[in-house]
Amino acid sequence: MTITPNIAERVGVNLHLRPSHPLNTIKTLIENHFLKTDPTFELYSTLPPLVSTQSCFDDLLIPPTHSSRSKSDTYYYDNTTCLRTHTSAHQSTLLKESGSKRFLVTGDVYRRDEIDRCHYPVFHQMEGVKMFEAGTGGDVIEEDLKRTLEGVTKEIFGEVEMRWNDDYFPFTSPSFELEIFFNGEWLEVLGCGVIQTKIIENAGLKQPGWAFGLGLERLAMVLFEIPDIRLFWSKDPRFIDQFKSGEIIKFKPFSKYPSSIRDISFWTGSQNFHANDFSEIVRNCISEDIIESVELIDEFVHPKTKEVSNCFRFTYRSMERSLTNEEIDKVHFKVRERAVDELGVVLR
Ligand code: FA5
Ligand code: MG
Repeated sequence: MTITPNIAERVGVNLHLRPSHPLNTIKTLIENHFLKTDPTFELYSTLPPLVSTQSCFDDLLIPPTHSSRSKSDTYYYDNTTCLRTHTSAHQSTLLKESGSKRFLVTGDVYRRDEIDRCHYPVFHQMEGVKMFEAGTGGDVIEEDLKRTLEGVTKEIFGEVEMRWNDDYFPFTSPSFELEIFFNGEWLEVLGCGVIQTKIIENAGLKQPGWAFGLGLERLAMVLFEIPDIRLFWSKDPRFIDQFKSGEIIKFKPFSKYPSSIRDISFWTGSQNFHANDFSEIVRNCISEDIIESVELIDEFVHPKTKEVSNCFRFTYRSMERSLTNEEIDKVHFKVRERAVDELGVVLR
């Protein structure tokens, strides 16, 4: 079991189902766009996030050794069950068991990951699948996929610059990612591709199709000008009350509280040290979101002993209130202690 209490309490919150929440607005916008162009798309938004590793990985031809399956990347419930790491976890089951041929699946997904303003261990994805008549050529499917996704992007952002890059997923071939140019930067919004024939055959079907998976927070951050991914989880009325169902309202930042910097340096002590495990310990030391980022600022190998030293810089800041030095020290001390106890690191 690698699911920790602070993760377990996010299960069932379903931000994407709250009517005035930006994630619900963007989800509805995309769903309506699909229904407008093709009313046969079926919508799923309440499939439970606890899934079998079979459907999350094996059905999608993700090999047992793939890094995304490791305990440092995925929240496991037990050996055969985990919190879905992507909405693609429902692709095969829906094709096989529900007979759906065109659908959108929206849900919360979970990944042990780094800590910064665009990454959070829980985020939301929307999966799209469209199957075609048997015998439809790969070129036709690829073309339809790209035009469809360009249509959605235009609907959300208006005329934006976008570009396709080749990508790789074990479950699609060819595979692509779509980036849009926004505020001077290229932003990755989705991955997609033509579904591997083997997956379709395993689901008992004989027709080809495409699939995509997009990140709702990424799109919402751009559309609503929300600068920090933690804000989606805020219970502060100064955040929540700014938004109305179905309306695109630009976020007005409320007063920023001061930040406080603390570093931790240690010898990692073993070959098995994973930065994601360290992040997990950090998350488990806080009962509220008071850490904005944890950044590896220095790493070196001792020339004689070959031991590895890491220095992590912590930026403590709450979105909602000022933090006292005392409470920051308390958390920081706890992180140091737990890193020693649980990861066997040696503080410097
Ligand atoms: C996937 O998750 C694939 N399942 C997508 C897919 C579906 C490909 C169907 C082909 C067919 P990826 O890990 O790149 O791919 O994530 C997809 C999107 O989720 C990204 O483009 C990004 O918008 C969003 N995303 C990924 N990681 C995070 C994160 N930590 N925080 C917020 N958004 C994220
Ligand atoms: Mg990607």
